Amino acid sequence: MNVDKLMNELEKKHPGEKEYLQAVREVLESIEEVYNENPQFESASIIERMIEPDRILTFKVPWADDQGNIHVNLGYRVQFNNAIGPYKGGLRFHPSVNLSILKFLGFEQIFKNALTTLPMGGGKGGSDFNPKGKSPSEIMRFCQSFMLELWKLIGPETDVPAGDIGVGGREIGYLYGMYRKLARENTGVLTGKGINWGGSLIRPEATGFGVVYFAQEMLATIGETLKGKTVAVSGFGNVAWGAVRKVNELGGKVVTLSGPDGYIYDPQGVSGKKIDFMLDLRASNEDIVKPYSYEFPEAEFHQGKHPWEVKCDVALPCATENELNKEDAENLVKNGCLCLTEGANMPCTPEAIEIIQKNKILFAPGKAANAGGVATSGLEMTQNAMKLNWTAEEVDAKLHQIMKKIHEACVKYGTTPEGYVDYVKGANVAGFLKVANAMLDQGLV
Ligand code: NDP
Ligand code: 2IT
Repeated sequence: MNVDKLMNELEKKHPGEKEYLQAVREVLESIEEVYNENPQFESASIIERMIEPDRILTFKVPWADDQGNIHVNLGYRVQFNNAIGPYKGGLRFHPSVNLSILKFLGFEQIFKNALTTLPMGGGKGGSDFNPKGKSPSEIMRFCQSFMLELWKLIGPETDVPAGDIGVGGREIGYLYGMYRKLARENTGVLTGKGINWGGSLIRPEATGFGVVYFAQEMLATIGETLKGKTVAVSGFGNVAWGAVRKVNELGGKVVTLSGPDGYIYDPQGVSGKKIDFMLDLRASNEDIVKPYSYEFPEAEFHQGKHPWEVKCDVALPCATENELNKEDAENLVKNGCLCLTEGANMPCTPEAIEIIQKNKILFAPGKAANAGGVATSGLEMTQNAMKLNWTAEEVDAKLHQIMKKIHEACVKYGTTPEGYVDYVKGANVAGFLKVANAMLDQGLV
């Protein structure tokens, strides 16, 4: 494999798709060695087949606002790879959504889903619709119009969407309602469903819980635990909320949260009712974190800044892609951070990762560390297929076990001769081998 040549060809076909090209390059660089040691991959052009999505579907989403004005958004579903199971991955509603972002997310999802040990392929979808400031009935009408097209493309054994940024339990409800009406069936076609209509306990908190279970395993490799550690978290959405809860449970102290407006620093720790307050902030539909500092005056708000300038032992970026840059990484190194575990998808820039790894700080990529969300989606699919519900304890125990297995896979494939665990390499190689071998077994399709 020649990484530069492959990347040049890919860039010619998909000019300017920077997030997608960034995600592919990272994977190619870390699997190059194992790929070249196994000539059967090259003979079957596995990588050329893996880096292009199976198909991309785009559709128009017309909807009317509360005043009767008509709007038209774009809807997408990227079905990337289904060699090991039905396409599986979230839907993102955010004005920044474009094909580059959905292709990067769908591509990462292939490896993430392979790591979960469950049979799920990779996909992603969404819309450039901005839920911010919309009324509940506008959100409902948008979701219904979106599903009017999407339902033709998905199914419980074909493609199973879920939530992501801007798509939580409420949106999954509206989407599911329209799907079951059109398809005339009640199935596990979406995950993240409400608990009374096919959902799984623990799914809302699963991504954040999984991130913290993974950080726990990472810290254990250097004889450390989360007890008494200072933790910086970014974002204040679904993933951040679960992570903050679990850090508290394990005796750590979360001192930051962030939004697109800046970050809050709470030296007393985000705990108890402050965690619930995060949910109120999200529900306000304004998507700013500043009001936390009005409600809890001990917290300071830092306009337009990233939380990574705060001294912390553990950093958990849980907001969005490329939110932690070179300067942020330098701050973390300077302040003695021990462990950086990605909760969001690709929140660290390549330059930031280089600095973190060069300084031998523990670093885990989102595709390993945040896989608990989709893993619990997989557990929801299993419960739907069996038509029964597991208890919260059962789901949590399975989630915990899966995160430990993913950690083991990263250590197995990522440990360097000096004994440092390169989790990026470990996750990419483990995920790649599973999917590549499945593709070899199944011939050229
Ligand atoms: P949410 O919509 O619940 O929360 C995302 C939060 O991050 C929002 O508050 C958003 O605000 C904020 N945000 C966006 N950009 C920035 C920024 N530049 N700085 C600070 N905050 C920002 O989404 P999730 O919690 O579900 O997703 C967060 C990340 O985790 C994403 O990368 C997602 O792909 C990933 N993920 C999600 C999983 C899930 O199960 N939901 C599973 C695995 C990964 P705003 O909307 O105003 O931009
Ligand atoms: O990025 C992700 O893994 C998700 N948004 C969750 C996907 C899922 O199908 O649960």
